Amino acid sequence: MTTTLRGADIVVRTLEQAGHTTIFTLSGNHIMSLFDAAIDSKLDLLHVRHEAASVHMADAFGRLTGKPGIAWVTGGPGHANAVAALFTALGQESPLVLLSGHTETDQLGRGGFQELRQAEMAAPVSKASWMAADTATVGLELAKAIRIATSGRPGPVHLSLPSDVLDATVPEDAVAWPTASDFAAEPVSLNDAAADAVLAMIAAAQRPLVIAGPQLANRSGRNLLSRLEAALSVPTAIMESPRGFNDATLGAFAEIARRADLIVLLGKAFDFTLKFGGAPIDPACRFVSIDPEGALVDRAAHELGARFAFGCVADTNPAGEALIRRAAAGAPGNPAWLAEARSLFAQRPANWATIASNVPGKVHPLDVFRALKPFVEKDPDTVLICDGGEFAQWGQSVLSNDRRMINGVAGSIGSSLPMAGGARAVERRAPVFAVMGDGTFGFHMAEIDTAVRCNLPYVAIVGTDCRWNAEYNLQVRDYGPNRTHGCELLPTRYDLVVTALGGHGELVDNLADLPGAVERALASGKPACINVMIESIPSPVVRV
Ligand SMILES: Cc1ncc(C[n+]2csc(CCOP(=O)(O)OP(=O)(O)O)c2C)c(N)n1
Ligand SMILES: [Mg+2]
Repeated sequence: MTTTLRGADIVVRTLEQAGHTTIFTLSGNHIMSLFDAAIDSKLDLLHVRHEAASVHMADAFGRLTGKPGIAWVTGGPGHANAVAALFTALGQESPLVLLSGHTETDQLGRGGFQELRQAEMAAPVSKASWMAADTATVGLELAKAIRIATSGRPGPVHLSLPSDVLDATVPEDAVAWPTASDFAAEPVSLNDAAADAVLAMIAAAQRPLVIAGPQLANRSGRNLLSRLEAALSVPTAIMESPRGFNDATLGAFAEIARRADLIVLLGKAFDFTLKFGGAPIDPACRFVSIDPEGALVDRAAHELGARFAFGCVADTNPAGEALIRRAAAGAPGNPAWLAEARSLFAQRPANWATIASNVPGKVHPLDVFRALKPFVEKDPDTVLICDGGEFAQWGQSVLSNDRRMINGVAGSIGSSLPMAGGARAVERRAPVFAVMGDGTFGFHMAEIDTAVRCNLPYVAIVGTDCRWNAEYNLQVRDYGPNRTHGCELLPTRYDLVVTALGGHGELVDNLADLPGAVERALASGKPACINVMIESIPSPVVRV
């Protein structure tokens, strides 16, 4: 007798075959067959309290492993909730696959249960978005989604799975199973002639600069960039913040950009973060664009006109490797300029040495992160997540870590609690820290419950200044100190919320108590929140 398989069984087996065994999910009518099919499988279902959290967890998984994180949500409202989180993953070039249940195909256009044009809804926030229509080929469609998520510029992909496609059965021998090549992205390399042309332009420049995009903001990407910097003698930077040249991570980056006479964009989109080529960049500075997407090379060429020196399509990692390989005969850069740029990246305001908490019952944000620094730096596998407005920017300027994740170019706050859980699903041993403002903590508070249930311990450091400070500062700047509106928050005991949900919570209102609180939070082995009462201070901008 021929065995028959449901579409749901095919999806589960396909994920097993590709080694995608961690699934971030929230149940619902349209995907119950997937939950049933997963019972006797290798899949581990981590279920969350809001669909956006499943996508943020998959995002963290993708950024840390380079393999797409997988999220399953139900159709209609579940899908709608999940879609918002795709924006962050798209901006951060993070590979993930969102599988959403969907109204039965024979109910389409007839007012089916939770019917929604899901593929259209997810399209602007994903690399590709479509609906599977056939049970026998659903595994192939899934393999294609995984392939697209990791090819070229990585990013999120959405595939809707109608419940009748998942429920229908087909004989096992009629299933079109994907093979390894169906999952595998084919990297586009940089050819030797193009690599040599870029190296020649670097050699002809006085102060060249390589800028990479968020794709390289992971451990292997940072490693590639530091090898590139050494091989070329050219300063390199990753731009992954909407604050652009004001990103506190990069010190006096605006000054480096002002002095540069050639900027090589290595998989970095030419966009608002670069001020579209305007100040602080020198009007005479020329550009090279090496990008996985021809449309982005064309955009840079169009925007820059005569300042555009060279462009070509290549994937970021192989392009970086090609430049290193072709530079083997001799670094084309300028070592004196490299040293100058390095010291500008490392620059921090001189008055920091004298900043100290002096408001009773409140800690200065700088002191919070100076105290946290030894904990973050102790173990090289530590994961650090920075999220929110002003407070986390202080963290970004003080803490350095090659496994750091920020909410990124999308500038969307609120993802850090689910991201910390997703990071813990990958990194089972080393500490996971998430630093965020008090407003930001509220977005996904209920995910503490997920972390407790799924045994995903991490330490959240919340800077409570009782306001949406980033927006408060904009109002003061643009409308005046008497025109602030709608930015006040309460001194809520977020630590007690976490305790109530089964985690570890501590309130800190004195710098001296902070190290002990971090020690206890780490030792608790639970999801923990250290609620630090902070002075409400704008984030630092480093200028020469
Ligand atoms: C999803 C989303 N909503 C709103 C904003 C606008 N926004 C940016 S920072 C910020 C304030 C964050 O407040 P908090 O987390 O308390 O950090 P603080 O600035 O106070 O340190 C807001 C509302 C945003 N960037 N993303
Ligand atoms: Mg705040």
